[in-house]
Amino acid sequence: MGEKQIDAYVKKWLKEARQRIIRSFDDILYIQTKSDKSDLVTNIDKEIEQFFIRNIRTVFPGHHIIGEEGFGDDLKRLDGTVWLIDPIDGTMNFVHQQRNFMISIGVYEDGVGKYGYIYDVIHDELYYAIKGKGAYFNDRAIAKLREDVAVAEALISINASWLTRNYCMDASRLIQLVKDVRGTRSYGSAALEFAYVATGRLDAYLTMRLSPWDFAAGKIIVEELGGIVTTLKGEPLKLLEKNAVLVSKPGLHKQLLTYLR
Ligand code: 2AM
Ligand code: CA
Repeated sequence: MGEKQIDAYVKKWLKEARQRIIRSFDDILYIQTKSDKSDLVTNIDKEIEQFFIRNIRTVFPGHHIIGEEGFGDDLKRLDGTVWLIDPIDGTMNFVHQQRNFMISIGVYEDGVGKYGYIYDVIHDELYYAIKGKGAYFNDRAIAKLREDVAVAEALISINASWLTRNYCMDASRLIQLVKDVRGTRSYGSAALEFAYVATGRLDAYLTMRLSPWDFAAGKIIVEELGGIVTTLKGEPLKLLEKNAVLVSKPGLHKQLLTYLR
């Protein structure tokens, strides 16, 4: 399937999804919790996932789909073309703020990331990359991530909950990092935080537990720009499992790993 074709369809579907979401603000929103009180899903997450899956199955019947809300396929392998879809990344932002939520779509061929799209629905801003063809913010090319950054000058993104006692990480290590950096931020959407590292607005982002659909698009975009995406141990991410994730400018990644190991 031609490169231009996937790209053109995704962009068209994203705009249509935006119209659906904005129209939905006039209707009653049905909110449920999943694994815990912070893990939310709404009828709109489900509707938007189904919207994409319907379209992908019609136009690209041979492709496979992994969707957060479970309307895709139950895949054990990454052979062929696989779409990883998060219809609303940052559902808590969607519910509480009606902004700062993304549609995130990554397309992988035999496990290799080829197309990544992070769409900031309310701001109508699209971050995307096609492997080997550059990364873009709307239609402007994003500059490569080159410069070295010292920890003391770094602005990093981390969710405060990881600084409390948790099962994933010795919080004292993170507290030292938070003391040493210039500043911290938290945006509540992993995809947006990837997009912010891609565009240099953040120097790094780290988090303990992301699912494949949370990082599938962001990984493609950040790596296209020379940024580094690994686990907190510096290993490659596994695309069919949850991962602890470190996203960073290349000149900062090694220094951050020393805090995390
Ligand atoms: P989601 O909104 O699609 O669930 C919140 O800090 C970020 O982490 C969001 O991108 C959120 O994605 C993601 N996330 C992944 N797993 C989560 C979980 N179990 N609970 C809350 N947020 C989670
Ligand atoms: Ca989601």
